[in-house]
Amino acid sequence: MKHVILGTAGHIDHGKTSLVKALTGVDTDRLKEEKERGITIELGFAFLDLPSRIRLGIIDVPGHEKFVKHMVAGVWGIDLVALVIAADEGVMPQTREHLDICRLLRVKKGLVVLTKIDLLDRELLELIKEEVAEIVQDTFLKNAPILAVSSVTGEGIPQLLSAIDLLSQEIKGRSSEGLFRLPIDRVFTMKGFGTVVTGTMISGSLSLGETIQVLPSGLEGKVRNLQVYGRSVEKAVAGERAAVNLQGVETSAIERGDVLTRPNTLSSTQLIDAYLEYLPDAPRPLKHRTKQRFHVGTTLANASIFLLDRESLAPGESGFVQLRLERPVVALPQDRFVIRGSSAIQTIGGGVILDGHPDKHRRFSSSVIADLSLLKDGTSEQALRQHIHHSGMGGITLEDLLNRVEMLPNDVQSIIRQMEGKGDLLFIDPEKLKVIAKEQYQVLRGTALAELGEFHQRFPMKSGLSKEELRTKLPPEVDVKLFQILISKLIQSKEIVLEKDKLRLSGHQVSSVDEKGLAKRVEAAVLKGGLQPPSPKELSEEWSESEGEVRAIFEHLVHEGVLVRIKSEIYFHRASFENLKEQLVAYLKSHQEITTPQFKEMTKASRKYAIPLIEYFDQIKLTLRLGEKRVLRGTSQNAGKKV
Ligand SMILES: Nc1nc2c(ncn2[C@@H]2O[C@H](COP(=O)(O)OP(=O)(O)OP(=O)(O)O)[C@@H](O)[C@H]2O)c(=O)[nH]1
Ligand SMILES: [Mg+2]
Repeated sequence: MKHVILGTAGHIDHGKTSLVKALTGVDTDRLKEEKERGITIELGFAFLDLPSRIRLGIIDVPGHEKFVKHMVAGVWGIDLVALVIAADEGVMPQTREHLDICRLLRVKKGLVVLTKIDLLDRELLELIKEEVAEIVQDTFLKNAPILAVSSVTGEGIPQLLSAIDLLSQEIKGRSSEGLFRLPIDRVFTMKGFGTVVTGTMISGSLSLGETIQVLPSGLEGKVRNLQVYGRSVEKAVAGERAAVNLQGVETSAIERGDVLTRPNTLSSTQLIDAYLEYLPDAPRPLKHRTKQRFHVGTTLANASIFLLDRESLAPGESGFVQLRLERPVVALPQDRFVIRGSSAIQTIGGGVILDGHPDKHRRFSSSVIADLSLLKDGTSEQALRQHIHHSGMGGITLEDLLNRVEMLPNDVQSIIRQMEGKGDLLFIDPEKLKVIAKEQYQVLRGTALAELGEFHQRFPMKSGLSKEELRTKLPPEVDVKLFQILISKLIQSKEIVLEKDKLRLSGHQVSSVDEKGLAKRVEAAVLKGGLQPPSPKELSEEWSESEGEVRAIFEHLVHEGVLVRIKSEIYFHRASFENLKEQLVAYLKSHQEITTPQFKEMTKASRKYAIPLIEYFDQIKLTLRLGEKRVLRGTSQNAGKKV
């Protein structure tokens, strides 16, 4: 059976709830407060089967200006709207605002229902119709049917039903292949069952027993019971209204506006790129960075609006914006949204999400605007390619891509494979379907080769770098799998060589500067110097060797672990250093503390060496300086001691 969802819209008291009752027999105003005040506050739900065997879900919305946020949640994702106007009152402020909202949300089709015609002179009906024609011109309701009814006498209700039936037949059914998403519009506890949430199945399908995830909290639970229009089902699909009984998530942990999804599919966001249409009757130009209310799905968040392509947005203009939200929401490309003012609360604009997981952008950047223009006007395949090309040196997973393009998983996969076939991308992780664009891979390859080259230059006598050392020099987003692919490709292409666990550029030759046996001579000289060793400069002068050459030998010996560099120009032989270290530790164990003069005495060296040495022991966290004294670090007797 095909499912279509119709929402009501219109000014307060114009007869929306009465109309739903006349159509379905259900009074959707169930709250005590609603009964007492005679107005709708929360969303109401009913359904009926149309003559052409289409099941029509109905969402009744409140007309009160204070509850427009509920109205937006109710009509987000509907197929059809019934714009209700009381014939005895005509067009009123929320008639226009609700119409604006439906237009901004791109509700596809609808009709206008003039209610309360039992209260009206028939000649006046023509006047109202003229008024209606005026407000719907230039909107999706331009050629929509206008029906006149009385929910009290029942007049016009059969004609309205046929009109709804006809329109419903024109609505295309939704594919249930996409990622499952259900924006929650009600949460309650049902005795004996526990947590129940309801909402419209925007996309995908959901089956009994499945594990679900609530976003943005990330809580997981199981589908214990599943109902579609009051009947238990095994599976609910896109376009239906579902009530989901959840096991493992408390009612108090969920609120309207949360989204039900499958684990590891969708992710929430606080940064969104969008194209914003600013309504012509907005009260004043929109300035950069103003904070407004942002509605998407059944949720609402405060958003700072960054204008990317202009200084300010005049009423009636449109532009590219980046929204920075105060709380996370689920927003996918091509989702529609509404912006309402934060001080004077009225609908001031809305538009389309272009990217729910963008980087922070610079304003007035022509490349940013070009990219966003493609996301706005290009095909979803072009958008997909753009996201892959911009994925960075870490690559991008199928899951991330599905959050960033409006495409079915299968279509994304087949394009990825096509791109691989053409050599436009590489698979990093076939399991997670993680890919990297060819040009990003080239950047990574260049970075790795440059790092190796730089290493050879610094340590001409070292054979190369270990794999792990090289990896730490690459951006952190490069994962192990990508790194392994990179290394084996570079080895295969003979650009690098792996020899005894070390990687080197294939052109690199271990430097032969040590033909003169300098390393041995340096080591001997430094060892002989004890705790007052010669510097590279001193040795080079004494031996009449080039200073650069001698310094390279020192660095080489540090790398080999033979020498220890305390600070620039002061290198000790490891043996002398370790010896002193042992002496110091023993001294501190028996005396608890040591002063600088005592330490100097221990080293028998001048201040030039003693001071850097004791500071080095502080630096390597062997000792802790407490005023003029040092103690051993980390021993229990010093823990908590005040400086
Ligand atoms: N005579 C007459 N009265 C009607 C008709 N439809 C609704 N009413 C009355 O108008 C009042 C408001 O009707 P509702 O259906 O609650 O209006 P609503 O649009 O749902 O109001 P909100 O949800 O608060 O925006 C009620 O007293 C209804 O009895 C009608 O066709 N004829
Ligand atoms: Mg109502």
